Amino acid sequence: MAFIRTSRHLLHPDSGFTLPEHEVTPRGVYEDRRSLLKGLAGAASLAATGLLSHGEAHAQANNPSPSGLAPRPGKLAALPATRSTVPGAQAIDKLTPYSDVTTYNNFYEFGTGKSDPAVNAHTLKPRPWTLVVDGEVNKPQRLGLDDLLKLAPMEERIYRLRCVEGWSMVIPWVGYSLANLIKRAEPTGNAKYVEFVTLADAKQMPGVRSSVLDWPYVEGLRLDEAMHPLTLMAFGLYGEVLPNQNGAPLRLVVPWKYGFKSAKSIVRIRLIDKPNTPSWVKAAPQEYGYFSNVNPKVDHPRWSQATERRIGDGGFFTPKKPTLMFNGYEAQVGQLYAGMDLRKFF
Ligand SMILES: Nc1nc2c(c(=O)[nH]1)N[C@H]1C(S)=C(S)[C@@H](COP(=O)(O)O)O[C@H]1N2
Ligand SMILES: [Mo]
Repeated sequence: MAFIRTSRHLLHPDSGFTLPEHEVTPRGVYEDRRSLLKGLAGAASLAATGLLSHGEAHAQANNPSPSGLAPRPGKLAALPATRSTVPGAQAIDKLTPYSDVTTYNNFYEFGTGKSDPAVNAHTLKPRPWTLVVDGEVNKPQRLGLDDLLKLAPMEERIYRLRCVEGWSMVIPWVGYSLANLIKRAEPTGNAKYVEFVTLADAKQMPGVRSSVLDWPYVEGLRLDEAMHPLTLMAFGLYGEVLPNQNGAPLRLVVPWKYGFKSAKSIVRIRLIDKPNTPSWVKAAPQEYGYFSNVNPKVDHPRWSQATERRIGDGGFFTPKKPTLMFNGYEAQVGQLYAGMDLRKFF
């Protein structure tokens, strides 16, 4: 089947010219697996049915996810965590199956098709990895992955992820608040914003040779947004280290903002005095704003943001869900924007 690969500033993904996700996502057996995956009993029954190897079932039984809702797939190294107590980090929605979370992705460094990252990201080398935290700080940091993994206790947090394209997922992430990392660098009085710079290495990332975006992919937050306890530095999902296609070895997750704010495979965090220009704002300033808080009342210039399609929830013909203000995190983050015209600050 012909698959027209294009960027979303040229074509809306629901326009019919791109493949709807139910056609690119392998389902069937995974859906059956998912329905059986109900904690430890699920792991045992999957082993009994032969859908999980004995080793996989064993891995799950030894490393159950803290929530008990997210049994380990047993594909990658375990990343033990405790259940987060941060308010808002325990979304009650049904989890999106691991198979969807890891095969329906946006990661343009590996191509613009939803299944491209899962197919291509095996060339990404998440180790060795160095993260630099610099700019307006008293103590610039240069940290290897092992130091980063030990920097604060790992928590499991269940967040909704709402892409600006009109689809959403519910993902059990593993990581800790970004604030831990920023505090270590001791921001100066001039630090007002934070820039996130991601890897752009054509040797590892074939999509970087295309001019669909201006590389590296960069994002930005106001310092108080970056310091909010919900803003997560994620190192894993479903109780394991991040699959490459989800932004290994570390990525940002800002659950009340559209998904593109959650930059993957970060190499540098720079504290700055003025806002930077994030990649999507640079690519299409008439369509994407700096804040990009999820807001069902402010439509994208080319489509409504009032509703969303929950991936893994029956596919293309299932009725859409209403999109929630700040993606459902208004109680936690609404006060960050007190007095701001939320239309103007899209
Ligand atoms: N470096 C980088 N980060 C990125 C992107 C990207 O193309 N490159 N896509 C963003 C978009 S649009 C979304 S919706 C989320 C998707 O994250 P997921 O594939 O883990 O669900 O990653 C965001 N982070
Ligand atoms: Mo997105």
